[in-house]
Amino acid sequence: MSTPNSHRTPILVSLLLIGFAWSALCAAEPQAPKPGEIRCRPTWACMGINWYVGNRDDLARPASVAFRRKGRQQWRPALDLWAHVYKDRMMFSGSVFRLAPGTEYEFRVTVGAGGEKPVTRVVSARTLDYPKMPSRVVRVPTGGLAAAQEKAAPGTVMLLGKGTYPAVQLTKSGKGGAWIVYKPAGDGEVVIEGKTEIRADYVWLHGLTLRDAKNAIQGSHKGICITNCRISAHYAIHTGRGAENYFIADNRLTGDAKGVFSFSGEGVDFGSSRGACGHAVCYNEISNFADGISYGRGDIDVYGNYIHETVDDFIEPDYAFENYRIWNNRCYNSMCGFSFQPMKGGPWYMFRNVNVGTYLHAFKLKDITGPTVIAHNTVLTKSSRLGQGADILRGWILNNAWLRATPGPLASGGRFRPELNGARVDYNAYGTGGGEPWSGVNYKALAQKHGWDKHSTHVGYRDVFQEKVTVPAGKPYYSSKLKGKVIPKDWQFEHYLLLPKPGSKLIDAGTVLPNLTGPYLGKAPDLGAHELGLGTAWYGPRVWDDQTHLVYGLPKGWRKTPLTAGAKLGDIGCPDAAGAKVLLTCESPRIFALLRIEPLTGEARWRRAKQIVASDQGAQTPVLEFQDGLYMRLYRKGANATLIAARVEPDGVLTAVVGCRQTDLSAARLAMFQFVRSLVR
Ligand SMILES: [Ca+2]
Ligand SMILES: [Ca+2]
Repeated sequence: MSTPNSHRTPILVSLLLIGFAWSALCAAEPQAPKPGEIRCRPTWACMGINWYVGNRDDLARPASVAFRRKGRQQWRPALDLWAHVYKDRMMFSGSVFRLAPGTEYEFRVTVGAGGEKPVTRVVSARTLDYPKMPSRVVRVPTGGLAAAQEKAAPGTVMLLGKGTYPAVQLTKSGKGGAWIVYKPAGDGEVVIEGKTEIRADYVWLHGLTLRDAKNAIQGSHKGICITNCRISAHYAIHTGRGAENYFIADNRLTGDAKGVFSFSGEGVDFGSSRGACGHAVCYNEISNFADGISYGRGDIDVYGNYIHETVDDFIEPDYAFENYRIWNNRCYNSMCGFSFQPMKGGPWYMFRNVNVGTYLHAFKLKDITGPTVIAHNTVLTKSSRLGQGADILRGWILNNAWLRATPGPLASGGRFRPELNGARVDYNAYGTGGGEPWSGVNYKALAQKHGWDKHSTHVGYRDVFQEKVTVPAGKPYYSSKLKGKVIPKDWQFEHYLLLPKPGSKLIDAGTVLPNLTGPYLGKAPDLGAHELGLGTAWYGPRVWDDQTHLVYGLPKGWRKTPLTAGAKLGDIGCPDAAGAKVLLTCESPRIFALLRIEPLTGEARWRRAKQIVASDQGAQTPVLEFQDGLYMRLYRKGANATLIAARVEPDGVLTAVVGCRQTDLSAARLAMFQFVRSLVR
């Protein structure tokens, strides 16, 4: 660590004011950060990086980030950090995406300088370990959670006998990496009627049915996992201030809105903008609440969720500070989409989401104070009354397919305040009927001045998607008088995937955003949420396979099949299934998926994962990397098509071989890619 040279300006002095200081587990903000300090805040898939500065002038400089797995040579580019100021917090913040869980990374942050030597720091931090169920099991045939808790100890799975049990308070903690898990024994449904209050750390609820009129799960502790549960309530999962590292995955959350417009009732509500965070809300189905997912301080990942028929907002990061990340969600029918009411600093990231059928507006721009990256989203509405529209022009709006089905602007009014970072608006497909996307802000002059939209294009919703889209007949609007009224059915869209149409203006019309865009085919990324030929992400609950402890998506028409059936699938390329973990099959078209684990340790796991997809013989795609440590590639092998994937595990490599007849590939391709993409953690 060098000390500032005397000839340097106060700018660099500010950046280097204190010595190197960093903490990977500082999400709780135990003490106020000092200028010069870099704090990394991990989740399972991302790293939030925050470089605090003491001088506002520092923020005029660009701050770039590169990353690598510890011990590797090659640095990989990530998106730049964003400068932001909120009250007394002045900092560069940003996120690195698509990281492998439980892995040590290095991050090289460089603050550039006009004419001066740039300041570079390298910090290392580890992503969170993916939750793993303990192998120790205790059976509790009667008495439900309350009886199980008495016998529970850290690192134990408590198997609950079937039955309906009353409200319960859980006060016994597990330990980091050694959860107390409550799950059904397998003899029938385990139902909790009443609130489950979690006042302990490292508690894991799995596969339970939880019901309460008000609030099914409440508590603000650390390391709570809620997986594969069915939860119905006014508030399904609610935390107060300071909750840390909640992992909420593969649940079905159902509210009580019954289509009636209101502002109350949430699927997941992180309650407060104060305290810790570092949560993931992934692969859940969330419907019939006012809001799908709400609040939290920051460093929150929301991805792979299927959110629909929410009456107020799909997702509202309201009040959050840095690094709220919303990607790969598919969302349908709500008054509003993604809410800024308010934002406290930023950056927030919203990418590769399908955001369809908001009655009022796809983004709720009530109070924006910082930058947002809105990239690779597919947005479709019948009309749009997005007010304060220019407020969102203070970050990036790139690679989106943003359409309304009736002529008119996407957004109107607002103030253009690019402030610290400038704004970039380009490579978008606008569906406005040919008019300007933003009205009331002299958009044409702004775009000319800032060089925006040089690569953007105008499209119609009938021309760019594979599905034949029927627009609802009703005329959606907002009025406070709607409160308490059922939202008309004829305002609602069907749940279209909105895959891009071959040959349309969406194809190869985008630009690569490092670390964010992900793999693509052809000359360039396509516009919108999906890349033609790579299917879609997996959305909504996956299967937690009790026998193998693997978690995977099960596409429609697929089922788990005994491994012995593999012998009959050799004609479509199924390898010898001996020793494999799981065989999945689909009858029509005929598809198989075979999962296998090779035990390995250390660096050999990464070498092996890459080796599995390395051969280019018969390769139909490049090596596709949707997440670091998860590689896949599509091959043509004789009359068959085979999609091979390999994922680095803590103790080995998971291999997935998925195949069909070459002649069935066009019918099978979407499900095959959705399946392998369900292996993204
Ligand atoms: Ca709301
Ligand atoms: Ca492409």
